[in-house]
Amino acid sequence: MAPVAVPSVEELSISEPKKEKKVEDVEVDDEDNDDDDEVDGEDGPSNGDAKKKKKKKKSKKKKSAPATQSEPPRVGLSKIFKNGVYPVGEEVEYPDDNAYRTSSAEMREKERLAQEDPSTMYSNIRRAGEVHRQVRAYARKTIKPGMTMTEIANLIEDGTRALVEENGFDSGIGFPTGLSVNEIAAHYTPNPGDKQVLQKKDVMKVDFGVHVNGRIVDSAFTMNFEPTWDRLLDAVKDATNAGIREAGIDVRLCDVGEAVQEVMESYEVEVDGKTYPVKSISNLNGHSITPYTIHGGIGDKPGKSVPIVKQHGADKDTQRMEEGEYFAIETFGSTGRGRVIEEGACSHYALAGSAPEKYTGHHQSAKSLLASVKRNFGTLPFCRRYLDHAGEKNYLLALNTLVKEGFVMDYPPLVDPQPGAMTAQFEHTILLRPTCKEVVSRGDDY
Ligand code: HZT
Ligand code: MN
Ligand code: MN
Repeated sequence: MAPVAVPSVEELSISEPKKEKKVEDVEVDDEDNDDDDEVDGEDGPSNGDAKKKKKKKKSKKKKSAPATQSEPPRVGLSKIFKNGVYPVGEEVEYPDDNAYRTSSAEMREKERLAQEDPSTMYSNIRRAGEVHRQVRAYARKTIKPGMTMTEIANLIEDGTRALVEENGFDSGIGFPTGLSVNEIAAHYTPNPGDKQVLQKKDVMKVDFGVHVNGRIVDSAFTMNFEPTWDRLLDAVKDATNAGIREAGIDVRLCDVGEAVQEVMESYEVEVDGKTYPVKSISNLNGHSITPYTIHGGIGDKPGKSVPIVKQHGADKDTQRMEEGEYFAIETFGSTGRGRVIEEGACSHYALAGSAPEKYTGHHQSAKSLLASVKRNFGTLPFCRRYLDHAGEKNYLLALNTLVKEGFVMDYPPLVDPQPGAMTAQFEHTILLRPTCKEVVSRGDDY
């Protein structure tokens, strides 16, 4: 297969980036540059002899860095963005920008600046965002009914590991690859030995995460292979974009929920002559994200939830988005009940934020598994396949013990229990910069 062109910054950034340096040319015309010129990764398909000669000749002449991604994607982004500048996401102006962007906001930003240089933070999250776009571009054109869920998960995870140049806690997978189908809205990934095959009639939520120095990009899309559910996907994509539009500094979280629901529930889906209203799944929501923490909590302090239905009472009325925070804006639509329950075999887990520092239980196998979880994943969510990948064996009893004892949280599949219910999801990660909101995971696909 031929290498594909990497989308230009212009293509990826909907609004023209103003202050940020742009990637004008990733080619390095340096005769002394002896870097590996191979575009195809180790696992990539081998080229014919003629093709190889042609490429060799070309690279000898130019001695340029690879500017293109391979298929399957295996070229680490540092080989493509040689100067370390990654594409800026979609930059969206705040609605009433100058009205309440006060000097005190600048002070808060200065304060935050002392903790982490924003340019470093933006660079990390943009690199993760670019990995997400490139991996999903390959996923979207390659995933087909007939593939096993395990093959699909490996396709996405192998691509992510290569492009993000996985390296301990510095960069890697952000959380298990969600591949939930049909009535399952979220948190299904195949467990080891899973033989499930993707069907043509399936509606699959592909939800994966990439992190660079703990900055997680959390983004998801839905795939269908028959036109039946096109309108459901339209509804949810439109609703997610409404949530992104509504989001901003000092915006009440409840107002985001209301905006999402209004758009979501303006849609209907007709299936076999029967009309179904699309409902926002009322007990699912978006969330803040903090370093290495997908749900935005710090210690026992919970993160912020971004509702997708109108909320009344509680603190949803008073809680607001704040400058410098970043959020996963995700919405879920359903043709069923519009609420999910936890059901089915669990695949997703994470170290409990509230767990005591030291293992206080009485099971030796649980104690050693907990040490492995901390060493391999820290606070990042993991799945059983990742425990296998880390070399763990026969861990199931110990894992269940850690869940029972409260050291590890389980995140079972989330299912709309109404018979025949169909669900869809779209999700983006947004950054509330002082001057604009940046949709770091935006691409030309969604
Ligand atoms: C939990 C476990 C994981 C966070 C949302 C989500 C996938 O539903 C506060 C609000 C991965 C992610 C999460 F393994 N969840 N986004 N993408 N799942 S959540 C949540 O548990 S916590 C929503
Ligand atoms: Mn997600
Ligand atoms: Mn999320």
